[in-house]
Amino acid sequence: MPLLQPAPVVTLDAVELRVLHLPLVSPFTTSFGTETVREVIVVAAETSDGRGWGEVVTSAEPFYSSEYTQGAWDVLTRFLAPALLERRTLAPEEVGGILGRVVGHRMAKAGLELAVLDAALRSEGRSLGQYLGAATDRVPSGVSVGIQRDPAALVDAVGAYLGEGYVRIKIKIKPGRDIDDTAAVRDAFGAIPLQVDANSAYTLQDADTLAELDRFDLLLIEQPLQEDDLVDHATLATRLRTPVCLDESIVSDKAAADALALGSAAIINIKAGRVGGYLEAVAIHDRAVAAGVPVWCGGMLETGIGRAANAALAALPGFTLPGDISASARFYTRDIVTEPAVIEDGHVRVPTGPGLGVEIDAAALEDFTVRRERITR
Ligand code: OSB
Ligand code: MG
Repeated sequence: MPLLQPAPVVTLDAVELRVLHLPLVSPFTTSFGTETVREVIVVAAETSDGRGWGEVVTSAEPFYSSEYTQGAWDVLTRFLAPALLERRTLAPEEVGGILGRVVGHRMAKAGLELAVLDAALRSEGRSLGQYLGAATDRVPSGVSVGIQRDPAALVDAVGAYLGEGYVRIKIKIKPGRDIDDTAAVRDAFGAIPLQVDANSAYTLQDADTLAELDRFDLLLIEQPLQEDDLVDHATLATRLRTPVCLDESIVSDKAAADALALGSAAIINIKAGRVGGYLEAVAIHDRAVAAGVPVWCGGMLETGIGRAANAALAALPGFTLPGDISASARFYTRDIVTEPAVIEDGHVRVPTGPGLGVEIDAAALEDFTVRRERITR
């Protein structure tokens, strides 16, 4: 793997934080709940060389992860942003170390790190993709489809996404909405690339039900058990033919190492927010490549900021499975960047401009902002 060429040092003058509420085009239902509005924190790092942008991918409620927006806001405003401003002059690669004294809060840290990284890369005119080691200029686009009213409605939803060109379908499942939903999609569309995501809704007691999914030749089953169930996932894996992929459990490179050592995951979903940033995400990618384990890029209903960064990450060579890298329009009618990601021929382009390679739509940013705070030294 090529070593990352370090990004330049920046001088941080202020951190502006905003909570945004973006309406979703349709409700998004998982085993843990339904979202109709995406609540997200946008971070602007104000440096002597200009601004950089980041996104904190927490949800309003701590149902996917222990992190949630108001908690992230508190730790960002009181601890994380002040720690970076205290250092004042820093390289993006130093952000993780500076913030390391704060335990956890990885999504909050990831958003700050991305903002600093974007500012630094913009100042030297290098794209995030180049910096991370992108090997392609476009990435295959998969879509995550929420639980619908019934299997027939799911078939309609999946059919619409296939019509838009998505090359891989992921459906959300939960107890009682697993076998029949999966069967309906398989019956309707044949041998499409298909996978399921349980978001921790099962226990090892459900192994027989989960083994029924084997007959659908799924690419993988994502996170059937709890976040801290590494050993139970390893046990479950011995009872399924469907490969087990971990999402929630992989909170760091160390967790990835443990999961691989234990046989808990045959495939890893990498989300930069969940693991504390894009640099940690690259470390997990490199580890998985060395272990011969496929990875793919997950999503957290990102705005155009995180969507651009995810496309850059997903262009690394170990991302051999299509990610949850969908067009902005899959979630939003109006995004906060001037050129929202689109799907073309089943792919999303990796931005090539400096930093994230996207520009903020100042009017949209303003319109969606419900709370803001500018933190200085
Ligand atoms: O489990 O992958 C998940 C969205 C929010 C929280 C968790 C998950 C998801 C998704 C959507 O599946 C992925 C996307 O952004 O397209
Ligand atoms: Mg998932």
